[in-house]
Amino acid sequence: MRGPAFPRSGIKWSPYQLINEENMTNLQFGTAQFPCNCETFQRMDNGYLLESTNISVQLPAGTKAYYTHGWQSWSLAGWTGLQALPVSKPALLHPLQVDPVYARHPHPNGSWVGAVELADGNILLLGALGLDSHVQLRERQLQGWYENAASDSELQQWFIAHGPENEVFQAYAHFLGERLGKRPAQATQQVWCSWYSFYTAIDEQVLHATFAGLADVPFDVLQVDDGWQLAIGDWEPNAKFPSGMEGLTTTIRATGRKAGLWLAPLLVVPSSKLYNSHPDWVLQDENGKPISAGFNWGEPLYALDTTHPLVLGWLANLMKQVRSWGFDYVKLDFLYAGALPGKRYQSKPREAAYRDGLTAIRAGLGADAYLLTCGAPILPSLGLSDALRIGPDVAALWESQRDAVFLYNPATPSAKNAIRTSINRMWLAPLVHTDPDVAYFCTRGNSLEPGQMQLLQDLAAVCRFKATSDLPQFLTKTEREALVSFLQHEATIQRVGRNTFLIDGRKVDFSQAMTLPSHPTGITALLGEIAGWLGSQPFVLRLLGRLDQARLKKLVKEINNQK
Ligand code: 9PG
Repeated sequence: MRGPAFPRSGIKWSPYQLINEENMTNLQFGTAQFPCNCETFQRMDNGYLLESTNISVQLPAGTKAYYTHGWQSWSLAGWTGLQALPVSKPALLHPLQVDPVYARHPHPNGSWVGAVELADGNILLLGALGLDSHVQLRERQLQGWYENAASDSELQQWFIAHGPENEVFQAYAHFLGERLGKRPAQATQQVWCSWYSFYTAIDEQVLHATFAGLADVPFDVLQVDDGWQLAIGDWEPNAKFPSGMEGLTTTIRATGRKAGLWLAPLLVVPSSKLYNSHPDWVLQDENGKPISAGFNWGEPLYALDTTHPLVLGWLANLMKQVRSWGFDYVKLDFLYAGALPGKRYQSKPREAAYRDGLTAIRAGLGADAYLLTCGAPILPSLGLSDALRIGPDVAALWESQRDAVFLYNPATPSAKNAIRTSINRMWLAPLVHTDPDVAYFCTRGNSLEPGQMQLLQDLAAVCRFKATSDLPQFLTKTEREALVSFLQHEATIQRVGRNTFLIDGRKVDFSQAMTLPSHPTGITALLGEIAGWLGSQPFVLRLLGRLDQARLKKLVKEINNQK
């Protein structure tokens, strides 16, 4: 088999060019003026709508900070300095943690939207209303471009606004809702999810024991995460589920809750039956090499080509199958795979191709299923998802020194990473339910301090999306009561600053999660290179995975032996 190709794309407009200020027109916001290279624009109440494949706005002196918006759920969103961040490591994981096209981009940049904080505390936001667009800060210009020239039917629009941060982001969200739609009306769900306790070590017995222990805890959904399937691509129950998926859904539904299931439907691994029976369904580069979607589960990851009609049919049928097993809540993960650059069966911008895939998925599921998208490119998921994971995974630790300092990787699992990016994506709340990942109540095996656990619970409250993976077997009486009252209580939330909220009148400040480590130099940089190299070696990732598996198997055995 040929090795995977790293995803790249030829971007038409050079994102590096500066525009001569003399050729610009002024955009006026009160007394503030911003020269812009764009000619067709429309003044709205709260900003300008502009139409252009690329755009440059000249900034005044004294710009203080840049807002970067990561491509998919796990990619960093946050306020940074005016220098590009170090390239995160390991590179093998770029396709699954950032937009790989821009992993080494030399300027501060982000997907669809960027903003700067000006000397007076107001912000200037440049946000695309269409897909396949990117923003950067290049010297004193905020610039944006669409990766593809406009098709006849398409408007390549931008929104520019100036003013207080909250108002400006809300105005942008309003236009996104008009263009891409909002998924509405269903109430947000309170979810127990198997991942953050068992990881892939789940089996039927341990799940039944856990569901029984959760009988009196007011969850709406009991969700089975990764570990039930034969392989990534082969979405049938494996030998650990001898009663099949109905065995689980029957038990869950008998208690009046919804059954939830995790899948990664746009991914495929080389060991799967799917990959071997349909190699032509896999996203490839110009030379016919499969495009790398990263590495996980001890194997390279590939993506399905969602412009292939047979793939679209297969996706819709898979979703129907999941519904017929009795699942009404689905967590679809690693969805970025559908939007990686590559040569598609039908030539189409990569994010439009992804959105077609998600549309087929939604059609297969039906409008009444609750769809949580995860590892998902943000804008192309709007209007089709009920809920969207808005940050990287949590973990029962605040921050990993290795990942944060040496690898400079804010997309790896940790409480701090999850809080940072989720808070900086709260502006999406009018468009989709915002899932910040689970909170913890159980202290067993948890290295978070009480204040840090509280901060994750507060994050869930402000996102209005409450989930946990805590095991009823290990919750103390007090912890269990705290979980139940957290689920029963609907807090009043008021945002009073970028990182501060009033929760039932109590001031909560998330600022401690916002800092980023200093850029690695000297010995830190050297150790980072070594750690980054090791982290890109499949044998190292396989070894780390095996150590985790051994610990988890012990845990599951312990519970299964309890009577
Ligand atoms: C199941 C999990 C859980 C979790 C998801 C997702 O290698 N990685 O960078 C990486 C990132 C996230 C991740 C797994 C691997 O987690 O967010 O809730 O469902 O998949 O495998």
